[in-house]
Amino acid sequence: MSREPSRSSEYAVDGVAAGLGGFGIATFAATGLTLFGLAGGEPIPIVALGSAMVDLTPLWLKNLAVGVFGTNDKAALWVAMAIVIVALLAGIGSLARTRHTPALLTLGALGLVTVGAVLSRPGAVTADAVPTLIGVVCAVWWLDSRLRERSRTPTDGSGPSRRDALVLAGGAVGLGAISALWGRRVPGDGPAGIAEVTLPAPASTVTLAADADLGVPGAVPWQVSSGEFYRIDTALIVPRIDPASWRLRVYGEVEQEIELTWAQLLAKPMIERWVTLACVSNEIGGDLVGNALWLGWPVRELLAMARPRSGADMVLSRSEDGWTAGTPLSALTDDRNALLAVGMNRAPLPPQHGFPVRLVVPGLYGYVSATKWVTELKVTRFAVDMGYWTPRGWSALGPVKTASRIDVPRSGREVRAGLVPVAGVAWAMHRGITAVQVSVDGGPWRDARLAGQPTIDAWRQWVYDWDATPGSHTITVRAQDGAGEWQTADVARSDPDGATGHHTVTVRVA
Ligand SMILES: Nc1nc2c(c(=O)[nH]1)N[C@H]1C(S)=C(S)[C@@H](COP(=O)(O)O)O[C@H]1N2
Ligand SMILES: [Mo]
Repeated sequence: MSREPSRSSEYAVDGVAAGLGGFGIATFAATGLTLFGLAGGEPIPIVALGSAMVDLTPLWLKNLAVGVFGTNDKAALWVAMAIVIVALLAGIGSLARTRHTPALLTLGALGLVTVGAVLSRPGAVTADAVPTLIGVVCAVWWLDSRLRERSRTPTDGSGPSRRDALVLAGGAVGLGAISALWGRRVPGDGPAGIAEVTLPAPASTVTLAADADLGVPGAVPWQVSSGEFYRIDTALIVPRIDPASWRLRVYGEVEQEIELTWAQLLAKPMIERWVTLACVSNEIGGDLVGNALWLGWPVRELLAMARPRSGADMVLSRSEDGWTAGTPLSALTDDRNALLAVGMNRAPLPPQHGFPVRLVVPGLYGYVSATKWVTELKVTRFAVDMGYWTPRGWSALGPVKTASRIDVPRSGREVRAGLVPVAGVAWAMHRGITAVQVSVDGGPWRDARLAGQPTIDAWRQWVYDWDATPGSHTITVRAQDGAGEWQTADVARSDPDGATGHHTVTVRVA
């Protein structure tokens, strides 16, 4: 009995198997490269491709992705990439059925694009390209030999089996995945050294201000735990830095270049500060904002040692993975206590929040100040350098705009008639909040009651006791900052320098 002739799907599977197999082999080789200390940037091709995609994503697409997927935007990128890659490889395989050489050339070309992505990574060295090149050669060679085999055997189905292809590709991918995970393995599950870190006691501590939290059920707590804290960054793989090999280099327009080690940093007098971080991408009413207790050494003192030259007006901070932020030099040297932070909520920084060291600057959006995994401070000028997001459509300067948010009742919820606490937070970091007002159904603004404000660098809770009557109601909030400015009602999108407008919720009262 003759079996089915080779159908186009068999060719598509060959294409996918060749490509995925190539990725697997390259990943295995890349792990070797890293373990032997020969890698400079990111030699794992799939990670390099993803990171290159992140860097190339236009502003509108980034906003769309964050809008739709929120902080799951990274998972969404992985899934989208997997779909596109498999579809491309299947297409190449199908093409190979009739056009052998063009298919191989297309596969090779895709491989070269991947090599390009690897070489585009910050810190990349020529050696980083080698694993991917090996993967590309293997993929092209294997697809070519499959095609030859198929053309030698009659089309009665006795040709090479789909199973063999999948087993081979699966094996290569498994090898790559296991080696990559093993390559990142560390005892405990933080980066090397995180378990051994004991933070120094602060030279000055803050009180855990009890009156800052009104404790309204359902409202976001004044102090956000590190596990609940929003996470935003371009890193597809959280950088793992061994504090023993961490260095902070201060250079550029300075009289004295400095290289600071972890031990030297920990020996400095540390201070504790409440600081609320906010993301410029946060929409009105959004949750990309959080308040934590940070421990660190004022950057001001480090910069004083380096002695910036006159004319310098910006510090370009760079992270281990090449991301940069451009911060006004004045915000790092004035009395606001911008920190080189090592602790978050009385523990070492979690890996996702910048272990071992990050910047925390009160009053500025994260994208121009809060560099995680920081390794370099370049003293420079706005006329000369730009942070990561500036050429991508975001403003060079990012002072936080005054904002307020209603946490309870949530929009769309039903509540009982009677006294209903309407509560939330308001923030205008480093200016402070002096008043919050609530308007029901467009009526007059009424003062909300404010929680304590232990520092103007953190958000402030508020509550308004609303006498809710049956029906549908809209509730709007606005805040006034320490300079006496009321938050604007003008609606603006988050790019280029932060959203504005009042947060409104609609609730049904039964
Ligand atoms: N290395 C690095 N640091 C970074 C970023 C980044 O992409 N890479 N994103 C910044 C942005 S846009 C914000 S809002 C804050 C968020 O800090 P968090 O993730 O600890 O909340 O980190 C900042 N620091
Ligand atoms: Mo951000």
